[in-house]
Amino acid sequence: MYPPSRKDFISLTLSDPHSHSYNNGKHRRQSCWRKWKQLSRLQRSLILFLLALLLIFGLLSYPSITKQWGGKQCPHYAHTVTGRESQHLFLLHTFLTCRLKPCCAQSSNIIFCLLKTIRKCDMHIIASYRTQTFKIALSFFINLFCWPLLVVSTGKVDRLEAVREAFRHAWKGYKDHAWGHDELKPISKSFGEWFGLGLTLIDSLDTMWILGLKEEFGEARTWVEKELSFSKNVDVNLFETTIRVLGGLLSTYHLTGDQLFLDKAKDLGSRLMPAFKTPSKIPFSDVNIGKGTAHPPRWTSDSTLAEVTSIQLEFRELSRITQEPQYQDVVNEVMKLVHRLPGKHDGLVPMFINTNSGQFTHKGVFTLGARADSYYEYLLKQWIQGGKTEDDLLEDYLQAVEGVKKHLVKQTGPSGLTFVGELSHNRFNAKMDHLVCFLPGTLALGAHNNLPGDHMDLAVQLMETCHQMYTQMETGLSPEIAHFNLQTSDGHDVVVKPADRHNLLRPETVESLFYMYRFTKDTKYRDWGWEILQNFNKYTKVPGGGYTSINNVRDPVNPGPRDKMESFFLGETLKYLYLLFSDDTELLSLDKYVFNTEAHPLPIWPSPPK
Ligand code: DMJ
Repeated sequence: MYPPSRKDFISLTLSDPHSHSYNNGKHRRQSCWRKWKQLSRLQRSLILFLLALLLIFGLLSYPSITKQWGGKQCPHYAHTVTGRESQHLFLLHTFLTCRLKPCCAQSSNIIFCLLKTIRKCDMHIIASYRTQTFKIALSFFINLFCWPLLVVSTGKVDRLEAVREAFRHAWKGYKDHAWGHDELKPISKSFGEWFGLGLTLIDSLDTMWILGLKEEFGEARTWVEKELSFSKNVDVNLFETTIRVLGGLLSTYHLTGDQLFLDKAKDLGSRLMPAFKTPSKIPFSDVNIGKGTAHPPRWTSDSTLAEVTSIQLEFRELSRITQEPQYQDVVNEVMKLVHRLPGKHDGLVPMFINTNSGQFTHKGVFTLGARADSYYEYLLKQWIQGGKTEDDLLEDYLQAVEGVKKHLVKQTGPSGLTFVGELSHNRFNAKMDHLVCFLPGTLALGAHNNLPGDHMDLAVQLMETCHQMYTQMETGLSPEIAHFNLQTSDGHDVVVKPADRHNLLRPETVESLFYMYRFTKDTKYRDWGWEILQNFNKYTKVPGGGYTSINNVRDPVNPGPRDKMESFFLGETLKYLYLLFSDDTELLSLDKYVFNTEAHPLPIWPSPPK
């Protein structure tokens, strides 16, 4: 809950199994101590003797524990993962040789597995293993006439349910204070309007469907049916409306088969078309969907490169399902123009393109972050969407990855973390936006589709860096922008400037974790995602409903709520977390679906585009 005080991360907590309320440690100690004092000297000696035996037993078992950590799962364990919220009993040996594995092997620090506090001699360990987190209750039953047993019972903490809970909490805030509006302001319990299209509601539709939140989905569907109208005099941003609203409607149509969503998508798609009426065919950034007019931003006739090249998946899909070619024609034209445009640097593109001349502007600055990011993502994803037949897209993507490796990838001095920096007029800037953390996932997706294996190597390294951008912060949440230390001397790898310390609940890291887990099955990626979810809960959850973006990831005492819940927190962040924790790899298989840049899944086409 927000605002919390920072607690050291530990995977192990102890609590009274009969009570859910918090009691301070002093009381716990007194209670145990009193019990201890009531025992006779003989009893105490016996207990100490038995505890010593337990310790020796534990030490003797150590080689077997370590052996099993490197090896297969315990037979007992297989039993526990199948039962939901199950309670099981294990003998001491089972605990020592098997039950510790989940906690210690995954937390990579055995200290986290040691006891934190003791209350009435009952303890809980929160342990994670593969797909699940377990709450393990340890009870000492000391019977002077019998061999002492350590009885271990487990109750599964369901990570999928934790995501559903987070979603419900966010949704409650939205429903109570921002229903039908674009964004929730959870602190002031009000709303913000951007385009007036119920952005959060539409962005969340397919997430609710995937999470199985039928009641919430039903209410939202009714709003779409009864209230959503695109016939309004409002300027919308072509890119944002395409990826969030058009993408959200199309994916919900595919998941549900409900014609309502396709009708709405068609209506919106046709209202966005005036944006493409420019001298160069490079679309304007803004469209008035009521009047049918379009224009660039007030201060320039440029459009942002990522914006004009990251609407293709949605427009192409709209053409395929409506059999109306005009949507794919306009966006394919943009890709063709950019493909043959001079001014690229080994496949890297500048951040702006002029809507009159069709030429790149602000040349010489190259980034994988804001204003260019999803250009690279959509090259690969369009190629996959179209059945891997459109060679220009593949060529541009492969060339761009080579350009990234040649000009933008570097390692930090202290720990050799690999990061993607920026190039500004031939000067390297060791700065990486959190937005760039989409890249490990995209590289992994390419490697999965038979692109060079070293793309996967780079993905693994960048994934580690994005993880470090979280773990090296006091809140365990990443800043918006990180700078990296190139010096060989000691010091921190990640440096954060005061203006860059905010966190907007962005999805890119958990998005990449999802891809990395799907392709490698390495459970560490799930655990990293789980830590992120827990830290969102600690530092951004607002009592009563909603999550808020924060000002300062370095200040766990006062992270500074910004009073805004971005629609992508529900549309992307929570969806990717859910998919990361789900064992069902057929749930939106990456061989059947391609996710748009707002996490809305669209089908990979059964036959190549015409
Ligand atoms: C989202 O709208 C999309 O993921 C976009 O590609 C980048 N910005 C936000 C999330 O950070």
